[in-house]
Amino acid sequence: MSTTPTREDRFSFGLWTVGWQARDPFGDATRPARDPVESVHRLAELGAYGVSFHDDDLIPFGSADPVRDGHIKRFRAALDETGLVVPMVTTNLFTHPVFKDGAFTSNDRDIRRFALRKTLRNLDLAAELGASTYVFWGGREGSEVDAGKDVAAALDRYREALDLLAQYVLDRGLGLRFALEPKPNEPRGDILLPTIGHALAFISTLEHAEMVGVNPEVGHEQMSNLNYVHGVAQALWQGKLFHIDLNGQHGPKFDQDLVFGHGDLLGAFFLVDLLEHGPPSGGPGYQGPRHFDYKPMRTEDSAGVWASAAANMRTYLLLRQRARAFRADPEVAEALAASRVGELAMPTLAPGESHRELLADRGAFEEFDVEAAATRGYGYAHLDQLAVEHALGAR
Ligand code: GLT
Ligand code: MN
Ligand code: MN
Repeated sequence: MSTTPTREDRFSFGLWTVGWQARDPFGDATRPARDPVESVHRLAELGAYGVSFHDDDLIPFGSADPVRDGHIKRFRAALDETGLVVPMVTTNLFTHPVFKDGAFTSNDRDIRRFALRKTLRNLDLAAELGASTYVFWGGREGSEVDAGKDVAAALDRYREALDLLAQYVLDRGLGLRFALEPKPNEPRGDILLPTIGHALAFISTLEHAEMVGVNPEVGHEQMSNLNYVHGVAQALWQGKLFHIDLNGQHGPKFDQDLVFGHGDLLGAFFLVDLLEHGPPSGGPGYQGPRHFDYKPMRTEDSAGVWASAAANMRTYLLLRQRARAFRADPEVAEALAASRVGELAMPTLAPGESHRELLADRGAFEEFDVEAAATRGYGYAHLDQLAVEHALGAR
């Protein structure tokens, strides 16, 4: 099994990742601006198959139409030369000061209308470039001050925006699906739709809920101290894992955007296992692009940028190898059986059984040996050790 990335592995990167100049709240850029055309060529050489972007990553904010067309033309030519595809596109609704109080949920109605227009224009471009997913990361949709934001009204406006944009996609036949990306905080003190769970609940209220899913990012859930693998498993279970942002994070602190696996490594192992193989009880894994949303560290020069891009893909492939070995190991199969992991896939009720039959079943209650059941161990420590040993390559 190769650890050299190929197009079939479907690795993609945001232009804003390798293009990040490493400006942070405390310091200036440590790297020069990078031409998107160069990024396309380098990513293709490294074995990626796709590239994603915000409108402003490709076309500087406020460019006149002929300038805009020129940027798109150069980018298209680079795609044609390299064979790289554009699986996902998104809108920058957070950098320009006009969005300082949000875009779709800014208190200022004119800004909300401007945000809609900016997005509509970019939806057309996404479709022209063949994208199938459009991501919404509402980094500025939120507040620092509870008195300043009517959350119920903000959610009404968020829904209004997504309903309108979905209708546009349908009316124009653009063939895009939407993926909402949760994040708990940063840049806002508190961001709306902070976790996968909040996003899934919100999506169920949308007019075209069937065309909206999630784009969960590893580090964003971990910033909230949540189990990312569980969140992704639920998104898959609900048929809502439309896209994914892979990266690394060391627990609850600022958004680190490290290389994939360079944080919670065991979590990354179980994540790759889930994406590649689906849940142990069956059901599909994840079929979409393996998209890296990381930031090459501020300490890195240009060579370090490309080394870190390659590291994302190699780490994923190594974990894929390890996850396959874990699944194929007969000792793991035995341990899973001993832990009765498979038994959870068996419905609790017999076919056709209702509360009447359950109440009549004395073995389920009156004659149930509670003490014996309470005493039995589940053998999880052994099972987890097998996973650790596979992750370490010791088996
Ligand atoms: C921004 C953010 C990411 C989002 C991107 C999409 S932009 O860098 O930190 O998590 O995925 O808007
Ligand atoms: Mn992030
Ligand atoms: Mn992201």
